[in-house]
Order: sequence, then C-alpha cells, then structure tokens
Amino acid sequence: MNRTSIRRWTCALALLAALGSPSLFAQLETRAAHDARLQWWRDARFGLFIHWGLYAVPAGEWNGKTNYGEWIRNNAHIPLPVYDKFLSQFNPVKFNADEWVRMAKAAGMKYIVITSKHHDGFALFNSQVSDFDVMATPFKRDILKELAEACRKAGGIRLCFYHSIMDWHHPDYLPRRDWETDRPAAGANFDRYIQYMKAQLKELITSYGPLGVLWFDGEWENTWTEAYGRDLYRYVRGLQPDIIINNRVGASRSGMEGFSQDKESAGDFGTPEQTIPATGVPGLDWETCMTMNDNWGYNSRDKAFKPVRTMLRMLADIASKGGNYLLNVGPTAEGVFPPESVERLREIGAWMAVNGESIYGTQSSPFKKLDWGRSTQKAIEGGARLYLHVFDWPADGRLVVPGIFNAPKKAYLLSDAKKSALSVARQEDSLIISLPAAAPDANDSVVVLDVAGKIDVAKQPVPDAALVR
Ligand code: FHN
Repeated sequence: MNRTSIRRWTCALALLAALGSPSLFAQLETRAAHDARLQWWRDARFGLFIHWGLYAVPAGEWNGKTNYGEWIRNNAHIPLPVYDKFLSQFNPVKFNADEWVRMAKAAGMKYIVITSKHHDGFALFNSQVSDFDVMATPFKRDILKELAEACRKAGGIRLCFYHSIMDWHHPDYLPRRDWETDRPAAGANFDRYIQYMKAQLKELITSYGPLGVLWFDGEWENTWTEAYGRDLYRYVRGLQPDIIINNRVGASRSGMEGFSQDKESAGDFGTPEQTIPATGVPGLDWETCMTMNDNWGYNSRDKAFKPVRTMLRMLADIASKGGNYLLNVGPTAEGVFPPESVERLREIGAWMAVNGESIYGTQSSPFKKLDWGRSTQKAIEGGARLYLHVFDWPADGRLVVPGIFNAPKKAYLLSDAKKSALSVARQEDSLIISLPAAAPDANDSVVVLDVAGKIDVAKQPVPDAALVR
C-alpha cells in the first residue's frame, strides 16, 4: 500500500469509526484489497506461537499439584496478592530475542505470535498504562521491543501479538472469577476496561513497528459482545490498516473448531484450536493453533511432546486444506525454549529446508482423499504443479494418483536437486508414477507432478458446509 492509499484508507476508517457501521466497513475493503492484505499470511502457511509470562515461574506446579499451565492462577485459585509475588521472581536472564528468531526462521516459520498479555493481565512489554508489566520485574527490559528489533534485523519473519480480552487482574474487567471472594466487583466499569485495553493495543500497534497479526483470545465471557468485537476490529485496523486480525476479536466463534457462525462476524480468519478441520473450504482463511506437548504455558513436568513425524504430517494435512499451522512453544522462566521444543524445531526446519516449496504459497489439494498422503498445489505456466506428500511409500514403487485426467508433463522428487524425471504412465483414470525403492524422507517424501491445463480430477474435496469463516 502506498502513502496515498494509506491516507485514503485512514480517512475512510476514521469516517467509518464515526459511523460505526461494521458492514459498511467490510464493504469498503474490496475483495482484491482483502486478498492483498492477507497474501503474505496465506503464503506463509507456518508460524510460531509463544506463550510466555509470569506463569512460567511456577512452571505448572502449585501446592503439590503439577498439572497446571498458563491458567494456573485460575485453576489453582491463587489470590491476586499471592500471584503478584511472581513479579519479583520473573527474571529471564537467559532470554535472547535473536536466538528465538533464529530458531523460528530455521524451523521454516514465517511469523511469530507472542503473548503481549495473556488472561492473567501481565504485560510482557513496557506499558505506560499498567504497573503489572515486565518493567515491574527484576528483568526490567521490554521483551517485545527486543523481539521486534530481532525480527527487523533478521528479516523474512513477521512479528505478531496475541492479546487476551479476558483479564483476571484489571479491577474493571468483569466478570470476576467465581472463586474470587476477595475481589468484589463493586465499582468495576467494563467500558473503562475496554478503554484500558485499547490504550495498551495502541501502545503495541504504534510502538513496535508494523505488526503482522493481532491474535485476540479470551473473547468468550458474557461481558464481551460481537458489537464490542466489531468496534475493536475497526479500532485496530484504524491504527494499522494492513494488519490482519483473527476471529476471536468478536464473539461469534463456535468453540474449539474455531469458525465463526456468520459471514458478517468480525475477524479475517478462523482459529481451530488443537484440531484440524476435516476439510478446507475454498476461499476460507483459517489457522490451526497447536501445542507441541499438552500445555501452552511452560510446565516443567509435561514431557508429552508430539513426535516430529506427527507435526510434519499435520503441517502437510493443514496446507493440503488451505490452512495455516501455528505451532506453540512455552519458554521457561529463565527465558529459554525447552530442549524438546528446540530439537523438534530443528528437525522440522531440516525438512522445510528441502521441502518448504511444497508448503509456502500453495493452494489446497484438488483431491478429496489420497490413501498414501496429502497433496498441495501451485499454478504454473500452462498447467499446475502438484506436490504429492507421500507418508506411506509404496512397497511396489508405484505411486497411484487416482482420478486425474490431466496430461502429465514431468514428475521428480522435490529432494532431488537434479530433478531427474520419474516415469509417469496413465492407467485408466489414474496416473502411475514409478518411484525409487527408498523414500527420501521417513516422515513425508514429496513427489512433484506437473500437469498440463486446468486441474481436472474426478472427486473434488467436499467443503465442510459448517465452516463459515
Ligand atoms: O485460554 C486460552 C489458552 O490459555 C491458550 O492461550 C489458547 C491458545 O489459543 N487459547 C485459549 C483457550 O482456547
């Protein structure tokens, strides 16, 4: 967007903010402008989620129980004065923003979404409107500023913020936790809380460089409404017109499957959590967020880390349905990633270094189902390039691509720098690709198949009608 169009946008947004018309706001952005705004994110396909804050200090343990995560204050019923004591213990002296960004980039991730404020209300940045922030800890460094600088220096990776609408600390947030008998709600003013939240969002959007995504969360309590969400969407876009905002800004997300219930709801993409939709929906933007183990925030005892094979195949599955994969790390109170996360990011990066082309900038599979794996695709001159993600390498060396009527142009292993041609034969409505005996990758071997003309397959994926956006 050039300066003139941004100025026009900003004036239009200011007018719309005054008019308060969500549908007019949405109508104002043409489909082409919407697509241009989301393009980098759609092409990225893969990002790093980071849940980090005071909850890393107890590391999942409280009063002898060890199965807590970032919800420890609520789930362990820790009174505010007791929880606030973690401020004096949060001193992540091993934190190195450049190292975090290096690991994310090396893993093939194109954006980082980090918790600027989770439900506990603690700001991981230097906030002028709150004393419950990182400057009130012994660390006294603006973590988000250092990450913004590290992303700028490294290039090729966008910084994004997760910001919780729900706030268990601010006196004006309602409702209180039902077990909090020591924090009466008298005098609390929710609209005043919204002004506070907007003030922190303005700090985040205007002081840390251009952001990629504002990833809202904690929108499910009965005080938050779709109207508040649409106002917040307009407010954030007014501060940075080309920012992308998830659908948790509003109040119409239908549970963990993460899609909104109507097309008019605020937000640019759906947010399935710990789950992958059965199908994608052409033209529908969504991102599955997922933990590597069982917790978002650091739990020192949680060793239930997913195998790399599982996460690589999830990445291929999600991309084959046209979605993004936001994979989480919960850093320790010392400011480092758990070693199990570091190792998995490294191994995922090794696969992405060879096969990233089959993920980045791809579109969803043209096939309804492939018994041996998944497919992604890209348009090429005069036809289409299919990336065949082979999970189960055929023992007989024959890869059957079913129900495709296009003429084959070329096939080769993506891992083969020479792109040595593999033989392709037609057998009725299938194409048979002859493969070498050994699979190039134990988890997901990618075979490239270029075909002539517009993709013509027998059984297209049947979009899940329940998915709205
Ligand atoms: O309550 C949060 C949870 O702590 C975590 O942040 C996830 C990640 O998206 N979102 C909420 C649970 O749906």
